[in-house]
Amino acid sequence: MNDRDDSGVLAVRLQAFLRALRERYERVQQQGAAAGVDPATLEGCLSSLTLAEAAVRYLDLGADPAASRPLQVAVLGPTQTGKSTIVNLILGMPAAVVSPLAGFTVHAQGFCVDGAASDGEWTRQLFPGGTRRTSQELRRDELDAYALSQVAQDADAQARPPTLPPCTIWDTPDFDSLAARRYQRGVLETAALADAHLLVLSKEKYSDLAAWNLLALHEPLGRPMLICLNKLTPDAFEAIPQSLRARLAERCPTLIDAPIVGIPYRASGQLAAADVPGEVAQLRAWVANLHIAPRAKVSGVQKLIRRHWDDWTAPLCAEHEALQAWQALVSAALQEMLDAYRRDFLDHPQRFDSFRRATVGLLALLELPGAAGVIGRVREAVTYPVRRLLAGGRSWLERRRDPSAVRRRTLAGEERVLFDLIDELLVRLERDVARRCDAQQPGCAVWRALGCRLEQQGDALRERLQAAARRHHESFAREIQAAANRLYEALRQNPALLNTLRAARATADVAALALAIKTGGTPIHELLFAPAMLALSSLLTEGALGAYLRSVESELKQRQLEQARAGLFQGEFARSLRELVAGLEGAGVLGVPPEALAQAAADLAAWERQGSAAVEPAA
Ligand SMILES: Nc1nc2c(ncn2[C@@H]2O[C@H](COP(=O)(O)OP(=O)(O)OP(=O)(O)O)[C@@H](O)[C@H]2O)c(=O)[nH]1
Ligand SMILES: [Mg+2]
Repeated sequence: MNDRDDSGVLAVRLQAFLRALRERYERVQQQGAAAGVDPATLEGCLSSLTLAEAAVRYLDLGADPAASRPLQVAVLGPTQTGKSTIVNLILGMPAAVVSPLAGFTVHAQGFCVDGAASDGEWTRQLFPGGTRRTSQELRRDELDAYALSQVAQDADAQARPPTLPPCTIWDTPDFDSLAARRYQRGVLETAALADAHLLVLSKEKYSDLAAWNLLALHEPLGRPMLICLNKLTPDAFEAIPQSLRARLAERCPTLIDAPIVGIPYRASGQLAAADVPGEVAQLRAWVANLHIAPRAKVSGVQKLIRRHWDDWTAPLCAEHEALQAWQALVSAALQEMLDAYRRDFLDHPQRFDSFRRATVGLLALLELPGAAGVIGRVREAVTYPVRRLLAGGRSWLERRRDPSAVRRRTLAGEERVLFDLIDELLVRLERDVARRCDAQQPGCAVWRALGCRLEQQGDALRERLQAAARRHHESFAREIQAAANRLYEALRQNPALLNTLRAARATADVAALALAIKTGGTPIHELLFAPAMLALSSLLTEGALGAYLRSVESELKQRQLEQARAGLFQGEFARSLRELVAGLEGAGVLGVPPEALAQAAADLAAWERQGSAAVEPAA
């Protein structure tokens, strides 16, 4: 790939980025939810983005030079300054409709002069999404239409040099009247397409802010510019051009040498070429002598992009920072939650039940002799019916008040702790997000969208986290069973202790418990604190195998911590919370991924480094 192709690839990629960014800004504007970007800034970003995107597109870097378009001149200016009038003066015929109504011209209309084909290859890529019409077909309710027509220089114009070269003169809509925003795109597209700009100002409009904003917007492009000062009364003929020049020096220094053509006001009727032959000749001569340097054109587009880059991308960076802050918030909250899980469950002497659950598993393995004989005493051993009855009465009362509290009461220790921690986590995140929703803060759109999500999807999120907690709890049962197996193996190595267990008075109760578990009659966590269980646990830990058993217990605890950390906290919990920010674009967020921004910034830098050297041979 040579430099020219390279440059084309970079420009095409950059153009795609600018288009995507413009579309996102437009969507945010339509949603009226431009949080973090004030409306005026948003409006400015949209104008400069539209201009820059079109300017890159119209560079035609990959196009065949033989098929390049003829000279294009855009006549721009505020409403009623006389743009359409000036177009007609240059063409030497009433091609554009002139009207005293403000905002009269609403479509871009190109007039192709002699030999500047209006049906060439280059016309195909004009105004994407816009419909081409003839001048007569243009309707005010179809604002994305444009017209391109062929005109012949009249005999009079040909007789009076300078004649125009093959070129297209574009009459454009205004950018400052009430409805201008609706057809602004046509103005910017034409300005980007044009090789040279003819700015029409008038005595009344030469110092309007809108006119100077337009000048400032187009200045970096560096296109040759002529300023036509129309409707100058005799008293203003000297003073206004001077004042204009002084302002140019102050506000747009690169335009200080732009030619200024003053056109006298004719009190009676419309202005005709015959009224101002000298001025018309100046305008034509300017068009005829235009020399367009492709190299300067490319560097102008690069300057335009560079001038606005930070303004365009600052809201994106603020969003990325907000998203990073959210990830940091999630990480910190989950770390605290994990600490609380250790404190409230793993290191909690009453609540940590995994080892006791392992010993229950052990009982099932032991299948102590004589167990069958004591099945009948199971219920007394654990006083099960009485407690069940009491619990039943209590839960009936509670169910009427808070069903979730009842559900929670039936949870095992670990689940109960996790469920409480999930509630605390969600409350904390909601509070932290709400604190950052301040409309003045950059990136607040992200926080607002997140706040809405947490509010709308809070219940579903809670259920998802609870389901994950439950899965973790259930999957750890396998580890508990493995620990039971290890305990059993250890006991088999120690027949004396096994006999002690069998001889103990607790044995009958324990065996009954084991059977109760095996037959599924009693929830396991109800048994863990039964006196028989405690007796068994203490027998085991006091015996000769005490040290070994304690090591099994601490290993079990360590495994449970690791599984919770990796599978639950850093796994499913983190994933669910991070997914919460996916697809936020629909809620006032621009949503350009950081990688796309980094790629575009790199493309711009590479394109600038390459400069426009590769364009020169094709000129
Ligand atoms: N009397 C007089 N009228 C002028 C002169 N120049 C322009 N006009 C009038 O000013 C009005 C506006 O002229 P246009 O050429 O339509 O102005 P425009 O800038 O195209 O206006 P929009 O299309 O609305 O943006 C028309 O009524 C013209 O006849 C002049 O020198 N003398
Ligand atoms: Mg007009």
